[in-house]
Amino acid sequence: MKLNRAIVRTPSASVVQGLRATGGPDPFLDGFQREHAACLAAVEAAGLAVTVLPPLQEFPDAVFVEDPALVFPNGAILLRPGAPTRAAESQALEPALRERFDTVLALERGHVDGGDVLVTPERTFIGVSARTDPAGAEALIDLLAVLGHRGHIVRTPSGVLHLKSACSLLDEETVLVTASLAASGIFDGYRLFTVPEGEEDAANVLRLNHVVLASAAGPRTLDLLDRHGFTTLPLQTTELRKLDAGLSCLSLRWWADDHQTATARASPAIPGAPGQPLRQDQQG
Ligand code: CIR
Repeated sequence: MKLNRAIVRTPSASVVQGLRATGGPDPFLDGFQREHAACLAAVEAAGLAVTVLPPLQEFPDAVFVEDPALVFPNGAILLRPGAPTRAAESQALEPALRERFDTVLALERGHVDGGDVLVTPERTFIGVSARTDPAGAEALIDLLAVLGHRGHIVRTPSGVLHLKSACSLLDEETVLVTASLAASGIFDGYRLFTVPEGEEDAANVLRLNHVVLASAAGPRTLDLLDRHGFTTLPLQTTELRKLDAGLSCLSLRWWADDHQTATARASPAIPGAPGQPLRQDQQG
């Protein structure tokens, strides 16, 4: 993916009270902060100029900025996150998006979490889940069409929070998937790499320009990616996982044509990437 901009949000101390589907212990704040900082450093090292938004104590999950919005080179879409405690996160993000995008559309009905949306060149998959409902998915299809994308509704597999908990786009035609998602047939026509059994959590990776950020907890998945020629960067995800989160959740990424910063001038031009590099309007 050719990307040069990102937005992240500093975790607030309240992140330890973040949502989790099946109970489990609170994450350690210092460990969470370290994992977040390492992810931010990796996004910057991949050549993206990163805006870091301030922490929001009143919204424990606001650090997961992927969920309240979608961003494209030609516009942003404010979503309606499905968890009541996260509903107002899109309003909190809106000013930052309006500063950066001429076109900011807003979902008017239903609910969609950005984690349920996988953008590929051919179509944008919207997973109906515990957070994303059919009404929201239908409404999102109309907004995506305004920005030139074709939405396609699928079902997020049971047992995972979001569609992208179980899959990630690696290049224009390749998706990293769990075995159950591969078997569902929704990605027929794509080249699929299936994560090894027992490493389902490692299916959430983040392709940024020449590098793929991937969980250090998935050594066989890292091997698989290495064998296929991807340059991987393993990152700790122990505390993130306690809140059902992965590496994609912590940022919004896009390509901005007017990017002028030294960071972008110094960024590598997708060298040695397997498959075809994605066009600049396409991202996972
Ligand atoms: C939540 O349950 O909403 C957060 N604790 C985790 C959100 C992870 N986001 C993502 O997968 N896109």
